[in-house]
Amino acid sequence: MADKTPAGRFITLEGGEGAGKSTNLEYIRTQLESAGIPVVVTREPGGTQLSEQIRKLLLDTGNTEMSSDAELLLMFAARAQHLKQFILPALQQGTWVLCDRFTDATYAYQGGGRGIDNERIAILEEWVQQGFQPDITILFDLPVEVGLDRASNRGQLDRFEQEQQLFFERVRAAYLARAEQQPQRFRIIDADQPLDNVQSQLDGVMTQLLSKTGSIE
Ligand code: T5A
Repeated sequence: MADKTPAGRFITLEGGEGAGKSTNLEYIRTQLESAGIPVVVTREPGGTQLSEQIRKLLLDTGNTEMSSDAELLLMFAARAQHLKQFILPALQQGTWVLCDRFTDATYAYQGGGRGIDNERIAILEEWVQQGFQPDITILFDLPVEVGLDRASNRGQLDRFEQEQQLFFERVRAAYLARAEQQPQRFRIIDADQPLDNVQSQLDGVMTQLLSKTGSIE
């Protein structure tokens, strides 16, 4: 894995369904651009032409027979391509990368949700990322039923969104466990709040991040 320093910062947004990641990705992008920081936004699974094709396979409700292992391997196949073709080159040029989901989603969904051992996920993580990790991960946390309700208002549900509430409770618990294990990387946002309130929590996180990187005094 190529060295990403000195370079941009890699910021990931995580959370359950309908937590508000996509909505707030744009808000964070605007904040960074206002601070004069070059930034690109992307998502997982996806972010490159090949990875977006893999995304289609993963979200297709017709793929009812997909095994948990196939799902896990497809997530990392999409990620390997995304890292090599998009994320690392951008960071090496000094551009910040804002990514809607990354490997914490794999621990939450394939680990917590599907029940795959974390040790097996960690093997693939090391293979694909070779130690590379986000600089900061913003976890949008909210009760499962609130997120599902928000997501369902958007229309047709994808293959993951068709899972039952208990699946998403395990996803939420896995995210919170990871945040507890890695407090230096995670920032938890209470996403069960009006958007204004969510964004003022984000302002706090961004101010801290920008002052740490010397982008504001
Ligand atoms: N996946 C992904 C894995 O299983 N393993 C992996 O390794 C990875 C990377 C696709 C799926 O892939 C799975 C997880 C996912 O199921 P995705 O496209 O990111 O990932 O899918 P979703 O989580 O389904 O994305 P959503 O769009 O549902 O969630 P967001 O982005 O968190 O929510 P957002 O911003 O679209 O908001 C949802 C709705 O709520 C409103 C918005 O306007 C919108 O209508 N909203 C609010 N309403 C009230 N108050 C607020 N504070 C609100 N914030 C947003």
